[in-house]
Amino acid sequence: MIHRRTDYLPPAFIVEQVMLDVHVAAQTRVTARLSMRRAPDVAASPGLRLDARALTVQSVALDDQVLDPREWSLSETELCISRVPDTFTLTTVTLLAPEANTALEGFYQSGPMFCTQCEAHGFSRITPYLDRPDVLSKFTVRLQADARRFPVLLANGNCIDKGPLGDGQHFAVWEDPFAKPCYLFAMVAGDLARVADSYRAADGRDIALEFYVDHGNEDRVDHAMASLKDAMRWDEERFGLVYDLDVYMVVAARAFNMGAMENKGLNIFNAAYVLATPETATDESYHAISAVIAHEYFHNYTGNRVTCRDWFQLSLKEGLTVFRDQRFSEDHLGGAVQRIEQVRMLRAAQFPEDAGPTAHPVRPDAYQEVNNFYTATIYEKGAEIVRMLHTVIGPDAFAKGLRRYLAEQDGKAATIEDFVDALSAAASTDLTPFLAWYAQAGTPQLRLTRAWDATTRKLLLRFTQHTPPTPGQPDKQALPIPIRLRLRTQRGQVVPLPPHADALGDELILMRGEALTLELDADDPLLPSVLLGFSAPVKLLADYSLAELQGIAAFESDPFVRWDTLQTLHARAHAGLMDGDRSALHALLAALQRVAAEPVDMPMLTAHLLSLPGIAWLWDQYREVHPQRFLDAYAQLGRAIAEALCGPLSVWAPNAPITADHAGERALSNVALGYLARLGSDSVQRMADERVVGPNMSLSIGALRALTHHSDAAVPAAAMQRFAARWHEDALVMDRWFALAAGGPQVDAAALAALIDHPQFDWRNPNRVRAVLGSFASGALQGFHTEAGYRAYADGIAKLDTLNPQTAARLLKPLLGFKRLAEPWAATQRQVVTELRARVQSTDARELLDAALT
Ligand code: B3K
Ligand code: ZN
Repeated sequence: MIHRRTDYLPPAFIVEQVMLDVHVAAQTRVTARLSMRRAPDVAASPGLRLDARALTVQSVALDDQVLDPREWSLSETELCISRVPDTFTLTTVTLLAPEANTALEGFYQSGPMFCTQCEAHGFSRITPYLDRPDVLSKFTVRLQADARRFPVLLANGNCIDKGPLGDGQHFAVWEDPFAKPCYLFAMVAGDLARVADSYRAADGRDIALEFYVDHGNEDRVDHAMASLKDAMRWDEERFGLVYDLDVYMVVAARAFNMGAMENKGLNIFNAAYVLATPETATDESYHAISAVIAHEYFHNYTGNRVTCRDWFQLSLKEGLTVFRDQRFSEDHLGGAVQRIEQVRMLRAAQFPEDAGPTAHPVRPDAYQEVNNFYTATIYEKGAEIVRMLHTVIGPDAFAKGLRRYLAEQDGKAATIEDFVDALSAAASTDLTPFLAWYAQAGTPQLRLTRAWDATTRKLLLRFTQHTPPTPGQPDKQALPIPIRLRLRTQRGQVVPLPPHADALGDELILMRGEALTLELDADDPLLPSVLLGFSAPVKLLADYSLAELQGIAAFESDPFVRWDTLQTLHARAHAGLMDGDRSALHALLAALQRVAAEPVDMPMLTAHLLSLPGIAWLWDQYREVHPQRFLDAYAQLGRAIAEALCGPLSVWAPNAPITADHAGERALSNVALGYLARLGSDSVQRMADERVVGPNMSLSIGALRALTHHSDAAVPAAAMQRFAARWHEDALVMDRWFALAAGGPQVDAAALAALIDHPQFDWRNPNRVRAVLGSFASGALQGFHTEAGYRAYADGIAKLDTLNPQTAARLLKPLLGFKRLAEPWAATQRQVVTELRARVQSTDARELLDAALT
């Protein structure tokens, strides 16, 4: 069934109050009492239809009168009651089997607990309900369970009663004073350890902060706890937003389909985004934990207090909340490096999506399975749109506008227009032209051409934009594009921009239509640095010569543009290597040598500047990829850089302090080790070998990665064995091991099959499945891009689809890029995908496969 945005109708019923009585056990009984009334002004029909996804409903009562089974009917998706009065109480009794729930939506088992995941439609897998985000209600939940198996009983809000019962049972009653949509409902019953702290809020209240983790992990919560406090403080200081309940709980689950979930007052997290010590988690994990903790906390306002009218508005909460967590990370970890990491991720995940078969607008027009729309487009591109609005109106007007939006919409389900209108009003600027960014899929290409006339001494800069067609959107319109730019003389001196009607600041111009021209007097051709700080999510196509790119990489002070210019040089060098032309490679090496010769003030930045570009981004530079030639050129590029930078790399590689504040040194050491390992020296191998089992996980993972470049495959294999011997009992660390084992350059289909047969592989744990399948498709490209590789991967997806369609659909995407592969890969992959289409059952997988096959 296709859901369309323009079909929106307001709900026909209002739910005043929800009372849930849940007897938790292998067979869980949920009694729901819904106080309902007909919505005014909505065309009335006599009956009531509630969403009920694959439910076993035992009984239905209306105003406490049990209904005859002829008065209601139950399908795989709905509970229909033929006749209801205008105001009534509906009571349903539903039976659940959490241990059999492998989809991890609704109520399911994760290790020593049962927990929920309700966004987007998990609540109607628990009890019949109006499972849509614009139905807000107050919830009271009574949980009862065996006190020994489930000593911890949690739900949203505040605990108002609890105690023992007969027969070894106990109970707890939770009341959430805030009306909420059911996707924010959560409950947890389990045997978990509690780590508690408190936070003094800006209004003087002490908020209890409670983390619930597996027993034995209590010492791994410090970083997440500190991050939570930082996030709470930041939202108070930046936006005046103070936490609104007395307790904030975070539960760490072993089995979780995504990163985390912002349920009101009771976040449920993938344990990978909670648990960390320097011995067990990398610096990247530390950063990801603080970003996800902040993200879910920020949802308490952007998402929970103000939610979405319908799922087409998903980016209203997700794009905005990603932007907020990005700003938080910039403030805590430094804007320069953060911006590079954000753009790196956008280009690796979102740009290819925008250029592929599943391209969709940030506000989609239609979907079959909404879980397929939790994408980089909705999240990361959505955040870029919010960032452009922030850039155009400035931070003060943005803060005012956000507060205005939250005040106007508090307790309501809003639309993207509501948000843009509030910002427009606060800034006294009409931002509605930016709504086109939400409606149009595809990455705009921003072309820059220059003409300098040596006799008239006039320089003409001309920007034009073009967005290539995407599925279902053949014709594109021009979008407003904020362009931050800076002009320099050939010697690096900054020259002011000429006056322009659409200038928004000294270095900022808003491109409003198809083209923008700047004309100025200039004694030399000048060198423009464009998209400072990546001021818009576009692909820049500029007419720079190699020498000019070297010039920008040398002189530009904007770290993003410097890094971006090096990326462009990498791309040109890589393309040259595929054609046997080394001129761009030489320009790149010269630019990198210059970076390497500078004093290292910010090692993390130097590490980024010197890193090889990610494969996903480089791949996306080509209309059609010949995997073998692509990978050969990539390997050549890595070796050439290693040879050219050998001197400084050898200085940095040994510098690997293990204390927390030296993440940058570790990153640089790992980059250096990775390059040097390509040269195959014994001393480097010894250095890496020593780090494989050491006191710091960032260094261990960096060392294992470096060793994969060793010419003798027995060397990395032995290191992996030592690592596994040390960590085999630690699930999160073993996920890293599986990811390395599946994503190494030498891994083929047979090695993938062996990993799936590994005794510690588990189809029911998404982290483990992602570590193996996901890493194979993104890392083991040589092995993936073979017929056997495609087939082994598709077999994995088909199997997963029967257990966990949501995660299967996410992992499916590497198989959908065949239109941009050279032959024979294209035909082979298409054939495998066609066969897979006939095997999968879920709407999730079918929707994506159909998009790729049309
Ligand atoms: N809102 C959740 C994601 C839910 C995904 C459902 N398939 C996490 C987040 O974005 O914060
Ligand atoms: Zn989110």
